[in-house]
Amino acid sequence: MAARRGDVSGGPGRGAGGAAGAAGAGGVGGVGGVGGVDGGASGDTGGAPARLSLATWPRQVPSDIRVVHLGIGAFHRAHQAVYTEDAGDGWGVCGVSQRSGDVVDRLAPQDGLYSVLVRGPGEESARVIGVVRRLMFAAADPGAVVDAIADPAVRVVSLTVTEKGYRHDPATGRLRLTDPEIARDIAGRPPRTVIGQIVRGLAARRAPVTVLCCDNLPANGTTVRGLVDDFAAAAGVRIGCDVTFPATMVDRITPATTPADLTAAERLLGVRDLGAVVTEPFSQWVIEDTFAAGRPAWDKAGAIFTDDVAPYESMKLRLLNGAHSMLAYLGALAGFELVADAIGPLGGAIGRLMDEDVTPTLAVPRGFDLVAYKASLLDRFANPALRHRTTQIAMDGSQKLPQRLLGTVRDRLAAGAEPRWAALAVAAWMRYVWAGAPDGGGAPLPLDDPLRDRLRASVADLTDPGAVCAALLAIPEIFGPDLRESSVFSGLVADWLARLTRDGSLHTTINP
Ligand code: CS2
Repeated sequence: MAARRGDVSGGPGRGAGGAAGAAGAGGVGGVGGVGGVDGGASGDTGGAPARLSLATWPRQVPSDIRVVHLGIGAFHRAHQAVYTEDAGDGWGVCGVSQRSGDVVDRLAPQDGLYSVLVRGPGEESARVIGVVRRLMFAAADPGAVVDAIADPAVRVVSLTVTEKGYRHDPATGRLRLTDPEIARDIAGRPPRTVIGQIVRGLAARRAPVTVLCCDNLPANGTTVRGLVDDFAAAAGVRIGCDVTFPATMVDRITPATTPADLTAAERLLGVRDLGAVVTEPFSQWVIEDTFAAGRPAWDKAGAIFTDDVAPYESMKLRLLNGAHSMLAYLGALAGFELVADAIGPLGGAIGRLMDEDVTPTLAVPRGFDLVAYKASLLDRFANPALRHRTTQIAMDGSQKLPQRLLGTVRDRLAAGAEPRWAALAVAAWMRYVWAGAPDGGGAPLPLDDPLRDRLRASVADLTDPGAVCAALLAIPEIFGPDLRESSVFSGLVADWLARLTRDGSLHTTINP
């Protein structure tokens, strides 16, 4: 893999992005107790490289905060923040971390700067992104998040909080009013849930604003609007400002950053960057152009604006994410740590999921080359330079299955067809939940899921695949009554689960 130092953009002394004004370090830090991770950046580092910051990497940065982004994790930093940087029209971002102060601790001492490492087969490059101008840890000061959303200078409130961050019921798309955190936020404490923060912030503002969901939810704009309405109705809150909820389709594979990635960033940059993210060359963003109060020139940065995001969204959720989840469960069971290693032996079944089950359900945008798109997905999964762990994608299956696989299942059943490959993917998820370890033994497979305790309890004493299938299909938040009662679907899943149990994932998938 050739590291190309020349690809590093905006090196010390060079401006990047053409944004307005230079913010001092005081612009970043915000609320929430910011502390250095490794004792700070430049200055006396005892021989270690200095830390990335505006002092070590002088560059132009936006002076105004016009975006509040909830969920400043790796995906936002590798995707929307890069588009905002490339738009180059001075929109600064206040990044809010919901679940942990770690990202704030990493970015604040760096004046919000971090690098994006792009890895493709045989290529690696890094660039520094500077649009994040303020950082907050929501749990440390929930009131400050509400104030930031209410700030009239803010025009867009965007979100990447993962599926489970919405605390909704994935089968119905409605807010879980019985969720204890939601219930406490409705009762009026300073809000700790994302939907609570948005509703309280919107209720406190008059100026128009756009709420932009950038998570892999079906009809994500409409879904989040519904959750906001559910919360506001239950809390008796009136929202008086104009607010729009455009739909989006977001796509860029961004595995969790590892210590080795931080070392690679340091090698490429010449300074230490504890906020680096690693991603692939491909990036796509399709957005419904219904903004209430303007937006960055994301179109200049390559985003596609359209009246109808739905066809793009279904293609992406059902083809990319559906295949990803299938690869994650089958691959982890077969003992593959990485997606790039699993795709070789399991790629045949993935291709059949795409071609036989998903493709007939899609309404393809005019002029779109679906064959090339599917081939490109297989290439992206095979990217040997991205170390994307199967168990990372396997997380939160209860929140992901409905939009990734069960929509395909429903559409095929309605057409009188048998969704064989989608059923294999669902059976692989069941086997993953039930077995808890790869075929033939080995280190336990992590079951990281908001419904973990219920999932575990429902299969704990079962020894028969048919009983496991029935027990898991009975979880209404995931499957709904229609799928539980479909003898075609339950028969397919039970059959696959019996074979996965008897023959293992690799043998079953290769000899379907
Ligand atoms: C993945 C996604 O972790 C997962 O569940 O399927 O994060 C996927 O990498 C992105 O949606 C790609 O755009």
